Amino acid sequence: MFRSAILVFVILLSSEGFLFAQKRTGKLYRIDRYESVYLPLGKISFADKLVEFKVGTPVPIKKYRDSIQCLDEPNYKNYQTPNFLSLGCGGSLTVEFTDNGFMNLPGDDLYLFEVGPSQEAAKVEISQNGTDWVYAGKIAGGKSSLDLSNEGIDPEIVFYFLRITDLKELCKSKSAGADIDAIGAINSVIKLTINADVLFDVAKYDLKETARHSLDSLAKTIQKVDKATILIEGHTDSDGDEISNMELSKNRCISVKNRLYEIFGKDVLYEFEIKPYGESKPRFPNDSEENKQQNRSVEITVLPPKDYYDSINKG
Ligand SMILES: [Ca+2]
Ligand SMILES: [Ca+2]
Repeated sequence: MFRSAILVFVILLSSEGFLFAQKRTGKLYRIDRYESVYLPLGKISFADKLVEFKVGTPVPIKKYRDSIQCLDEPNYKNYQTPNFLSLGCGGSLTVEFTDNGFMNLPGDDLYLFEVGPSQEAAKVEISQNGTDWVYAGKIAGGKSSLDLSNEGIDPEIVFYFLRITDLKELCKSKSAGADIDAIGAINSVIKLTINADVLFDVAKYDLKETARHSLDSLAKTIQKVDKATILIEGHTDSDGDEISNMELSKNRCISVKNRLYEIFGKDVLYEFEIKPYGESKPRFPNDSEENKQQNRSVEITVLPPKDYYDSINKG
């Protein structure tokens, strides 16, 4: 009797631990027997969509050429089970991130889950739009993470595309070319831009009645992640004077923050940060009504939480 009571207690404790872990989005992914990599925004951080796969020559055997195996969370078991994609010698792979983007923020930014007996060198490029590409680094010899700072990548840009090209170092094995199980963004973000006209009347900062609806649906997207820093940035056009535009964008940021607080409730694990820019950072020149409208915006960026960055600073 006594013994079974203890057993029940232990089960309760561990299931509670499980639930607790479920409440945090951040997740550790195993790399090999000894190492893991932590992705602070968890499951959403992986490449979602295949854009193009150009198999290299010699081609890998058929079972290693199922191109969608490089998407979503890593699931490598062993080399016999083909849940990864072999690029083939010189092959290349382009993927898109659809429910997240990635940025050059502190620490490593990307992690390529390359598997199999030999680690083959590959070149990585990134893009905002899938058309214009910049070099982002190389994975080789057991190094699978990339810090975009090493290539001087602008820390304000959100990227959505990644291309990986095998560098033809090892072309003889059955799975010639780099073997990719998953492509993860360590510095994963969700960026949402709303036209300020949807939320506010001209020169006002209290939310329009219809704005609530738009913010409700944005909130649902944010809630895919349950622990994060939520950065709210406000921009105006250049009509009116600079000081009042700054004041306006600050008050608008606060209105958005307050509304999100209201939707989420007090117990959430989000930390809010506000950055009003007024007219100081226009996306387009303020020379037409259309451009001005585009410049009036509120940007919400869901970022990895501060304690993640504290932990990497401590090393
Ligand atoms: Ca994703
Ligand atoms: Ca970085």
